[in-house]
Amino acid sequence: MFYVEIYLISSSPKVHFIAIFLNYLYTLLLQKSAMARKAKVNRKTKETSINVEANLDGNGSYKIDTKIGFLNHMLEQLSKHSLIDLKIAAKGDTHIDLHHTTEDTGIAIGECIKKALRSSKGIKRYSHALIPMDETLTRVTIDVSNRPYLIWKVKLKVEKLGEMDTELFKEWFQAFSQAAGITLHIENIYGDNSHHIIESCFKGLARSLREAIEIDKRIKNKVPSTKGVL
Ligand SMILES: [Mn+2]
Repeated sequence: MFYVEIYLISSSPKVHFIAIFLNYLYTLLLQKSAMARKAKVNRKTKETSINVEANLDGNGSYKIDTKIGFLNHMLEQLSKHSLIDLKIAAKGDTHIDLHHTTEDTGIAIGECIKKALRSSKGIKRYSHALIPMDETLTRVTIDVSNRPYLIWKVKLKVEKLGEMDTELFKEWFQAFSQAAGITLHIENIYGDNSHHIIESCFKGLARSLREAIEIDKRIKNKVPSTKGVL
């Protein structure tokens, strides 16, 4: 993939050996950075401007500013529990309502994760999570398959969470699953508190994503599909 030459001017065999070794190290380093599962997406429309950076092999550190408090809180959960490092800066036409910013943030994060996955070689692909939060229990099942599909069986009793209309959450998950190419089934099994219900959906996505995109050492260089491509 890469070839690098470092020249050291000397006729000594020792120096020659050091040069070969340095070339080897530098080439290895370049290859590693080219294979890193990281990506950036800048998405700009007349309605929103969103920058996302993701590192799939991170440790769950984040810097998130969407100008929507509750959405920030949810996206922080996503990063924290998926171990995907996320940097998100979003500005949108929130003077109209929060619809465009919510939806486009889902698209941009989905695109960024898809881009960082590259060929999806070696990933575990399937996973699920059962997330309790006090009285609430939610199940999230995913297939990181390049087959976008959302099943959303979540009913919320209140119309607003923070300044967000609760109907926006389905929009976010729909946008995310479409852009990321992920089959995503979310079902709230039971629960009363709407904050808990939505937060358990984001945590469930995070936990199942964490496992599904993990590299399975036994199939490191193989795409997990009999088609040979995802
Ligand atoms: Mn909370």
